[in-house]
Formats: sequence, structure tokens, C-alpha cells
Amino acid sequence: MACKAKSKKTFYITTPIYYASGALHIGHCYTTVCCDAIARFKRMDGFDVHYLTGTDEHGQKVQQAAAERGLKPQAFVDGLADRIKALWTRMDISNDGFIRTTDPEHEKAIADIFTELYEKGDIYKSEYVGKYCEPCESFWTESQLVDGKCPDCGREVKETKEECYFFRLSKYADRLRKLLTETDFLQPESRVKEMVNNFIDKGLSDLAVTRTSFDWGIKVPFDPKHVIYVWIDALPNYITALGYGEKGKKGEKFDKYWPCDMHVMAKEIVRFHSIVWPAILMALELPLPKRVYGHGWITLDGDKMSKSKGNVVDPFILTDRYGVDALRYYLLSSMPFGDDSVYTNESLLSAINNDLVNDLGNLVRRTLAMSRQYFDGKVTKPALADEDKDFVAAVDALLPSVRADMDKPLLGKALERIFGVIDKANKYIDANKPWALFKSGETVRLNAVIYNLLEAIRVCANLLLPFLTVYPKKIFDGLGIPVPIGFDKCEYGAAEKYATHEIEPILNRLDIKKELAELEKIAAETSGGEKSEKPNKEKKADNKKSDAKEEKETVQEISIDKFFETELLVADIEECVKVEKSNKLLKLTVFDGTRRRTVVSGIAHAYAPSELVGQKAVLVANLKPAKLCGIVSEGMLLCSTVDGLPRLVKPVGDAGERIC
Ligand code: ME8
Repeated sequence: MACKAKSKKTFYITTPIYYASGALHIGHCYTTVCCDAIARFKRMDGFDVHYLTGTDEHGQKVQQAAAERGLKPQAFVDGLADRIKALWTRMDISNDGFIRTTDPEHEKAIADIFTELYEKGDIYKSEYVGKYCEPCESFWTESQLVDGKCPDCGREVKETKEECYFFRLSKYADRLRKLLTETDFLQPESRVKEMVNNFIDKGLSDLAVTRTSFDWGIKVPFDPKHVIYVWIDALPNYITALGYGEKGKKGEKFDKYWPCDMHVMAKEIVRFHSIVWPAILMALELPLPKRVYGHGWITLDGDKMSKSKGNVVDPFILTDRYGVDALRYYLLSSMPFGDDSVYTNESLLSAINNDLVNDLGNLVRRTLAMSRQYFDGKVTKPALADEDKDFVAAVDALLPSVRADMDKPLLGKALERIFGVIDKANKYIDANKPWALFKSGETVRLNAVIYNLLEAIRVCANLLLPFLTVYPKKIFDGLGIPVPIGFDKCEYGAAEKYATHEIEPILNRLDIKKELAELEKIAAETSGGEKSEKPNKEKKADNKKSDAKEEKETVQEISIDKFFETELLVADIEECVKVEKSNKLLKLTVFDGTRRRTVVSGIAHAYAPSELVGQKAVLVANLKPAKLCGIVSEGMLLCSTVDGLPRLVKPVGDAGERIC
């Protein structure tokens, strides 16, 4: 039960700020959904929660990715930040803050932090000679390399020599060792050994914190040919987002929420969070975060899913097909929080069918149907019978044990407990046979059985609210009671009576074979090629052919007059639906300033229809109408390709304005 003293307690939780260098995948969703479930749980449990996520937008990697697309870095990161925010909206993430490292307040604060550390002698200028891993943006000493390669990603490193500023990390080695070995700061415990053995015991070197080889970043205020390099820019986001700024100016939010209760990230950046970040805070003489939690990786075929390796699973596609709760449930329940786990389409689809459709869906459907059939939905609180005491005890044990799981945090375990009670409730139906009680006219017992089931469903749905954002609300609708905002009624007997409603099934059973085939088809389409049985050699020859064709096409020139024959107009997208029987096509109604037109566009794998309504697009307005899937399309929308996906080119101006 939430009490008054608790409601005053604060809880600050963060995800890493993700690189704005490409579209995010279900690995990023994993961290963000886990933090979301914890944040939602804590809010419901009476805490004043601040949940922060954001984007890491500076650095060489981002500058390069922008250049590859012919974009200025700022325009590139603006587009990606929008897309990342759209993903968190899609995943129902309840973040309270979203920080971008290009936010002017952040940039100013980082410049001040850098100056403060320099003035204190914790940052000094010298020359760097060593190995640099470009994709990881990390410098390594010879002894840290594994087989001569980057210990984080296994790729080649480059010999580098340049003038740069260093952070005096070595100075903090003893304090860091104590922090890691004598407190619960870093979890799970297995990560402590990794950090102490691999880094502290090997001797902490000072950390290179500026670069001169690129300029997309915050300049050192007193030496502007140096750019503050990624970790010193990125890690303090956790305090700049709370308003920590110029020397001595901390701000209300900082005073309220700092120190952070939990920084969550995957294992590859635990080193930065459990060694570099506390050392920066020690140098700034600020309190340290209470806990750093490094979870495992979601892998695909044994390989870490990663943007740079291109082996990613697109959360937009999965949520389009199965809904946000299915993906949230899968991520939260099927991945052991500390260890690595393997993603497969099969495991996702079986979790949906077995747990959500069979166990949860059936329990809700059967119980609500019986309450209506036997009592017209009206069920009252009975006296508790001896034979129900075990069942009721299992329901009552849920809140305290789930609360303990969430504190660890063991999210999968918490869900397992809730689904354990759901399973018990399904068995309780079979054991008590309400249909037989009805037949024999045992109305009092029948009312008690149905009430007990409704109570079990209510408590489970209450506890599922932090994890799933759609189904529990539907269940409360069926139960005929408002969605709770806390856990104060999360115990057996809190509802005096019920008046239940008929609701749609919360989820329909999937045909796994069919879905697997569909997902494979989508993967083939979105990776830009049809699945081909041709041997590799032949495929390579084909590629060469198409390369040659492309080359020819790109050198073909047209006159400016010919170009101006194309009429490009700003258009407003008013409606958008999927074209049935097509995975790629969307049917849009756009207003071109004069009239409404239908446009069929092959962008269904990149956008959910709802994302597009209300957006502006560039319409090629004088194309000959063409029939696609039986629909006449009266124009085309211009797109650029970002990470292999079409993205609408966004114009400025009102519908009907010409683009020239
Ligand atoms: O490292 N499995 O950003 P990033 C599980 N900008 N989690 C995964 C994952 C996977 N396959 N792939 C990504 C950065 N993640 C820096 C962070 S923080 C001050 C700066 C999640 O875009 C996981 O949380 O590479 C991982 O640590 C993070 O995304 C890396 O995101």
C-alpha cells in the first residue's frame, strides 16, 4: 500500500542516450522498455519519478553518417531524434525528460564542466599515442586490446597520435576500486569482477577527452581547435538534463532528483558508467549515483544486434503487426535481465500465443463470459471459504513479491509471478467447474468462485499496468472499474462488487506458421531484395550488372527546363491506411492546396499509417495516374533513404506552395 512518507520519495532512472547515427532496434527498445516498467511501477508505488532518455548526437560517427547521406550533421540528428521520439511514443514510453546533446543548455553546461575540471587540474593537455577504435570511439592501450583488436567490438584499431586533453582518471583508481568492491554500486555482481580485473587491476590510464580530427562536437571553450569527445560530452547528460549548469548553479530538479537511483545500460558501456562517470563526479565533487545496472545483449544468431552490423529487428514492424503490448511483454518476460539472450521470431510468436492469448486472454474471456451468463455481470463479495484460502493467499502474496523483484530489478521474475497466478486462476476454474455449480443451482458458491476469479484478474491486471499499457486497461473496462493509479487496492477483497462488461478479445490467436512466413517476407522486402535461391556467385554477377546500370542512370543528364517540367507541391497528408494484401503499400489522401488526391506509396514498412496523418510531404503533382493494387494513384511522395528505409522529405510551407 502506498503511504504518505513514500509519496515524498524520489526515484531517478535513466537509459543511455542513444547514438543518433541510425534507426534504433529492439535492443534499444529492451533497455528503454525495462526502464519504463520500473519507472511506471515506482510511480504507481508512490514515488516521485523522473525517467530520462535521450540522444547522443555529437562525434565522428554521427558526422560520418550525416556526410554519407549528404546532410549537415544538425539536420541529420534532428531527423533521427524525431524518429527516436516517434519510436518511444509507439512503445508507450513514459519518459519525463528527453535530452539531446545538441540542446544549447547541455552544450553550455559541458563547456563549463570541462573548464571547471581543467581549472581544478583534473583535465590537462598532452599528446596521445595509442590505438583508436573508430566505431566505438574509444582509445585503448596495447594491454587492453584482445588479439590486437578492440576489446568491445573485435574490430581493427588504428594507430593514432595527436595533441589532446586528458582526464586524470588514474587519480581516482583507489576510490573507484572501493566503490566497486565494497558497495552495491555496480550490478549484477558479475560485472564488478569484469571491471576490476580488466580495467582497474591492469592500471587505469588517463582518458583522452578531446579530438582535433573532426569538428562535430562541443568546442573546448579556451582552445577551440579541440572538440570535447564523446564520453565527457555524453555522460554528464544525466545531470545537465536536471538543469546542472554553470559552476555552482545546480537547479531545482538537480537538487530534487540527484543522485540518480539507477542508470541502466548494456554491458559494453558499463566501463564508462561504473569507472569514468563516477570519477568525473568525484572530480566535480558531486554525489555518486546509487546504482549502475549493466544488462546483457539481445543477440541474433549469436551476434550482438547492432546498427553498425546491420543485423537488426525493426520494432515498428513488430508493433504494427502484433501491437505494442506483445513486444513489451516479450522483451520484459523473455530476456534474463543480467545475461544475453537470443531473439527469434518463433519465441516472440509463441510468447504471444502461449502467455497472452492462452493464459491471460482465456482467463479474462472465460471469467467475464461466466459472470455475464450466470449473474448478468453482477457479482458480490462473499465470505471467504476455507477451500479458497490458498488461492487467495497466492493473490495476496503478489504485490510484496513483485515489489521486491522490481527493486532488484528482476522484471522477468515479476512477470513470471503474475502469470503464475493467472495459471492458478485458470486451474481454479477447472477445479471448481462453475458450469456444474450453475447446473446444480449452487448459486452462493458459484458467486464466490466467480468473485474470486474476478479478484485474481483485478489484482493481476493492476500489477501488469507498469509492464503492459493496453491490455490491462481493456481488462479494467471489462471488470467495470476505473483503471487504478496506484497499488492501494492491490489485494484480495478490495472490490465490494462487480458489474462486468462485454469486451473484445484482448488479443487473437496467431497462426504461427503463417506469421513466420510473413515476417520473413517483410525482412526480405525491407532489406531491399527479394529472397533469391540463386547461388552467391550468380547473385554477385547480378549485383555487378545492376551497379553498372545504376552508374549509367546516374550519369544521364537532363536540362534544367526538363527538370522544371516536374511540378512539386507541398501537400498535407489527411488520411492514411494500409493497402490490404500488400506489405509495402499505404493509401494516402493528401490535400495539394486545391483538391484532395489519392496517392499510393510504397512506404508501409517504414511508417505506421497513424504516424503520417497530419504531416507535410512533397508531392510530385503532374505524374500520369497509375494503378497500384487496383487503386489509382494520382501522384508520388518524395522520400530519401535513411538506413535502407524510405523517409518522407519534409517541406516547409502551406499546402499548394510550389517547390522549386
Ligand atoms: O552506447 N541488446 O549508444 P548506443 C541489448 N551513446 N541492449 C542493446 C542492444 C542489444 N543488442 N543494442 C543496443 C551508446 N542496446 C552511447 C551511450 S550514455 C551516456 C552514451 C542498448 O546507441 C543498450 O542499452 O550504441 C546499450 O548499452 C545501448 O543501447 C547502446 O546504445
